[in-house]
Amino acid sequence: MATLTSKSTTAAAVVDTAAASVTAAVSQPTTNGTLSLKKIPIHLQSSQNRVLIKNGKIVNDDAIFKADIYVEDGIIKDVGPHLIVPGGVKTIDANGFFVLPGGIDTHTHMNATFMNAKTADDFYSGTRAALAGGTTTIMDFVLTEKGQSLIESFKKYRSQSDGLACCDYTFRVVIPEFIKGKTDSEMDTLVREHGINSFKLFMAYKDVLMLRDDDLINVLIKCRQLGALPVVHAENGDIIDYNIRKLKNMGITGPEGHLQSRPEEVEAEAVTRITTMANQVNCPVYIVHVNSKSAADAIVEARKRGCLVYGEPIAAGIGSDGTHYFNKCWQHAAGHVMSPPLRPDRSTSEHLINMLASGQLQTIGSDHCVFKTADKARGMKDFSMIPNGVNGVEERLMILWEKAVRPGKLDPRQFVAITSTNAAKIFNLYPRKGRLAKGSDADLVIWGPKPHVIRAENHNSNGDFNIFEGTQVSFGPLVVISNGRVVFDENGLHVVQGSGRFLPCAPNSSFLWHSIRDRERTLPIRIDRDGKDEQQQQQPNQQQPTVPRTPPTATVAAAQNGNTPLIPSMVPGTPPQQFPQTIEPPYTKENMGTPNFYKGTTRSGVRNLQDSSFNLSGAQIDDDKIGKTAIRVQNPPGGRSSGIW
Ligand code: URQ
Ligand code: ZN
Ligand code: ZN
Repeated sequence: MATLTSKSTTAAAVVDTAAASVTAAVSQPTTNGTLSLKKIPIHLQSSQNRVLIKNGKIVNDDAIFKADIYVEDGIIKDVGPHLIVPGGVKTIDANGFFVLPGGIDTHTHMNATFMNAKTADDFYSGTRAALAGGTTTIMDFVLTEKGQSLIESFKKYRSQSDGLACCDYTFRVVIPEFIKGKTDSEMDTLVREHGINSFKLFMAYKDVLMLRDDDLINVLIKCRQLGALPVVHAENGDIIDYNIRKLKNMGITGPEGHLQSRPEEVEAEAVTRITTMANQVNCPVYIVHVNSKSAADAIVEARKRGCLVYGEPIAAGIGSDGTHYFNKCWQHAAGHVMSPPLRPDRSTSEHLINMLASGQLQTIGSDHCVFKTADKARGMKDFSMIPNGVNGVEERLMILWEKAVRPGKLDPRQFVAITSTNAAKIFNLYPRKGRLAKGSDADLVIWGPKPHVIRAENHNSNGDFNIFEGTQVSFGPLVVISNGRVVFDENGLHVVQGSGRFLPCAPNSSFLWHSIRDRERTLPIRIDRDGKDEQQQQQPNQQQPTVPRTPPTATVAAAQNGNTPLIPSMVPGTPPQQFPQTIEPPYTKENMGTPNFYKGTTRSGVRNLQDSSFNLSGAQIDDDKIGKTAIRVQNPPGGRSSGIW
């Protein structure tokens, strides 16, 4: 087996002298815009900042190829065979090993307070554990409480992460309530001024974080306007509340009650409901911690309906399961309590992996939300008081590799897509993150054989329990480079507190919003029955030659934004203001925006898939064009082809 060699200086030597070295500063923008100085050992600046990784098997989501990578000042300067680089560069020979883009964990909770307990990991220990597992970017949540300002909560979280995090990070802001004029304007400000491009919505945790359908719709509408992605905790909070009371009345107070209060269908129902609402509002939606086969199947059904929905299983659902809730040891069972619960159906992991392989699910997070056993014990007499959350930020890549790549269910390209690239694309950080290419941030993982057993006593999280305890894994990170600096190697972790940067994310990721904007141009049908449009006079039981598409008086977008003036037919006698009664030929897309001779779109503005692009009436949309050999069908039946693109 090839061994990892590093010529110019060994990482160990670098670090040992760290203690003795003078320091230098790294400037970093803080929430109030001032720069905070951070201490970086001087010698870590020179040789560390120029690294050559030779002979590695480079893996991107679309290719695997042998090449060298040259990194300087935190950026990948070049990728190619036999690179010639300046002298005095730290060289790592990765011959025989994979070189992957640093992992992006789409779901963590560092330094969070939840269910009256504080997470054991803050942004220092949590990001340190992430780096030890090959994750170089985390996407955390601002857990806003009712009555709090979204912006103030965001600033509070920034003040708890800036200066502590050891790897780069972004935030989604939780919306615990919708107050018209306040919530929507704060969302606006967060997107335009604070680099937030996604918001978290809860359908569970009744009376704490749960939003009702009308508020969910209001937030979805605002997200679509802003080009911000709603990420959703999908469980039916009302049913859970009922089940909790029912089970406790039956004397069930142990962690097994947690599982039984949140059955799979309670998760799947919420997935179907939110994907339907999002589709009706014409907004993409991202389902976090997809923890059951039923919820995953509900996502596939929604995609078949043409919904733009993305799904995120988590490491716990791939590497563990819900049989642990029945464990006689209370601590062991409570240690697995999270929501949605892990499922006792042991085929769930394989089901989720197959959905990742087929592209029906796109990312994997950890939902790392660790509580000390002592805090879990708050629910000793009442399972509904057990702080929900498990670990996974350090184990995420190793668990997916062990459960999916080793058995050949995923290949390394897919592994990279699921653990890094897709998240970068969805949250608009691509190709700065999620790709090994010239100009991308130098976040890399040299990945290879590293057989070991996961144990809480060896993990880097501050948690005292590990749900993957005793799991044998065969591969792992050998060297981790974050922003061009070796932060993990054979000598362990060499992180620098505060070297992680907040990553502002722009809205309207082109990977998500193109088709949404196209759909916004799809006009609903209004039948002009007050005879203004003679041309369209309908002969009784005559097969409709064409469907008159007299555009409504307001644009779809405006309509979807809820500020729709009433459609004239609803106000007898008022002539339509803006639009001509009928649209004169030629019926061009520009003129009509949509072809005018098919059965029209579904209520959510999606093309009626039964329609072919020609009909028996003889008139063809492109009659004015030269005859075409083939007809291109948009949105093929059963939704877009699998995989992210
Ligand atoms: O729901 C979440 O994502 C947070 C509150 C973490 N806890 C959990 O059980 N998933
Ligand atoms: Zn959640
Ligand atoms: Zn979470």
